Amino acid sequence: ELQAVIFDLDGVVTDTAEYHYLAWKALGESIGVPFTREFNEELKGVSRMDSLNKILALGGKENSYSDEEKLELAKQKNDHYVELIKQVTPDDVLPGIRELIADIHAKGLKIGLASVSKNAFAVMDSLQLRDSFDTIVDAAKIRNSKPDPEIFLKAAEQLGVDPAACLGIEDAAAGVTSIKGAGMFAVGVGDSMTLAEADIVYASTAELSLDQLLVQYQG
Ligand code: B16
Ligand code: MG
Repeated sequence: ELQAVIFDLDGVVTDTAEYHYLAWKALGESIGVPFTREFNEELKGVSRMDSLNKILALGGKENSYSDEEKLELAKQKNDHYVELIKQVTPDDVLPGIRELIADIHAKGLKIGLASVSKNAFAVMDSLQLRDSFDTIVDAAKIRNSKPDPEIFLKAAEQLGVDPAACLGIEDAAAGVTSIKGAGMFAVGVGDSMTLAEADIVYASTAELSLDQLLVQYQG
């Protein structure tokens, strides 16, 4: 029986995935690495430093910067991202998500957040959603970012629930891999080819309904 639903943040609860994209694109272009939306898919759910390393590898620049310079580049991206998320308000919760959260509470299920973003608490505050979640994993305490299952396992542990009794919702391929690795039921939001590993994929958050998810989970 399903006991908990664990959400990804960027791209599921709100569209900050777009702000990550804009900030990485600007950084990539400032160091001469052409940046596409297609490549950006590979960064979703991936930690800040791992993302930077992927961008440097894309441009054949993995040996062009010292560790100190890399930290500075990552800081530049984050400063830009932090500037962009100042615009986030409670109106920016994606369609269907508030209703889904309310239905999860009404059914007496637990609700968690598994975001590898170190800005997750700030974004949740801006959305005024922090109190709606039973637990939020602190990304600073996670050793391995998605696709590693660590963050979803941590969320289940903090909720005191067996991972097999959890359903995870993700917009990123790395995130779906993380959910499946944790032994949970995976719901993808986005492109069904990109998220092929998920147990079920919906095109948008507006299509998510707890009743349907329960039917799928019980399969
Ligand atoms: P930060 P999620 C992830 O959040 C984003 O998808 C990814 O694009 C970002 O690089 C990562 O957080 C780290 O974010 O730089 O703010 O610590 O999808 O796990 O909610
Ligand atoms: Mg995401």
